Amino acid sequence: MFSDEAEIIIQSGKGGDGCVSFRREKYVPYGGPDGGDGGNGGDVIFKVRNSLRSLSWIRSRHLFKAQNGQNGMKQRKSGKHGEPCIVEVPPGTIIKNIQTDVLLADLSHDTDEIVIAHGGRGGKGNTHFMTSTNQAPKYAQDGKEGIEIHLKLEVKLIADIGLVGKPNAGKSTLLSRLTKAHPKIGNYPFTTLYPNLGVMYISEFDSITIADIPGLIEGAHKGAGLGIRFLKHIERTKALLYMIDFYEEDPFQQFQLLFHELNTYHPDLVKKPFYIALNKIDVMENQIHQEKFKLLLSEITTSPYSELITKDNIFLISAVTGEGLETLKNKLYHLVETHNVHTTNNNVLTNEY
Ligand SMILES: Nc1nc2c(ncn2[C@@H]2O[C@H](COP(=O)(O)OP(=O)(O)OP(=O)(O)O)[C@@H](O)[C@H]2O)c(=O)[nH]1
Ligand SMILES: [Mg+2]
Repeated sequence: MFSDEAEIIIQSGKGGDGCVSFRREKYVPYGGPDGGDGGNGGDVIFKVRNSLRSLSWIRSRHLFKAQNGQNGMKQRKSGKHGEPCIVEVPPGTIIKNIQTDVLLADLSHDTDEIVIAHGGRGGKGNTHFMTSTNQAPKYAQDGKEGIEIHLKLEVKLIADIGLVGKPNAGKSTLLSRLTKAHPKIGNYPFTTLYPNLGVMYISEFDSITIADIPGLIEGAHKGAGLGIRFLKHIERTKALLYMIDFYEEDPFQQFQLLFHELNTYHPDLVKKPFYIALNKIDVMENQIHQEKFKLLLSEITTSPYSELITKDNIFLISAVTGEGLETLKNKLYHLVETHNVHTTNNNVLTNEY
């Protein structure tokens, strides 16, 4: 399962204690009770924030605690309610009680908000306990304790970018450079047998997810190789990155093959916004890869793809040395952001094949 997990402790606020107090006024010798009520403790509320993609900010903080209610005061003044603690999570977050393994919430929509731990109620002040036989109650209620729950949060990750390329093009290497994922990398075709997913961070809060799928070969749409089994996941990504081994003979032909396989599998795949990464430039002389690049551009210009591809959509990179990756990273992020249509939980990548 591609998921991001975090274990946290939440504590709702304790209710404030009710107050025991009596009116003390200059000319009122036997003033009645005037102790105010305690304020309620704050709730712990989970709220979906659509722009969040992972639980990373939550993992860096272990305890989430709402404020206690204030105690009641004399002159019937109630204590203030405690401020809630709001925990923002990405859409699709599942919240479980670790101790009981009970599912507490499944937050799939961006408007979802749920109180997971209610704050303790504030205690009543002594004004509530006056009876005909007890005109001066010296008793007030204590505020109720808040609750503490150990939670496990899990979010199924949605891939924003799908990496498509022939076997050995360097997709897994790129994923390992842009994210913290550790996919298997090997100098042979079909190193990747199952999709890998990684989260690429631009800042603490801004990230996109990238899926690396097994390499595609000719006839993939008819089931050749492995990649076809995983194209259904690519179908739901927002954008694609075509990975081309630029050291290989015919980069344009590699691109055409990939495009053709995707198009034959499902025409919607090739309608997605995409970039092309020309990888492995570290093993080529500067002049050679520049010439090869020019040739590729001229081939594109005179092809039916000329409408779809401009020079600005192509990036020369080395996934091994890191050359060109900073630019590519920013471009990929903005590509996703500008096509940030709301994705549903159907877009979840799972390992259930
Ligand atoms: N010189 C050089 N080698 C690279 C570069 N990127 C990847 N490689 C090498 O190319 C080989 C294949 O890399 P992978 O990342 O496993 O390729 P892949 O596209 O994931 O391959 P499959 O999983 O088989 O589809 C490995 O030996 C990598 O070290 C690069 O930028 N420069
Ligand atoms: Mg791979």
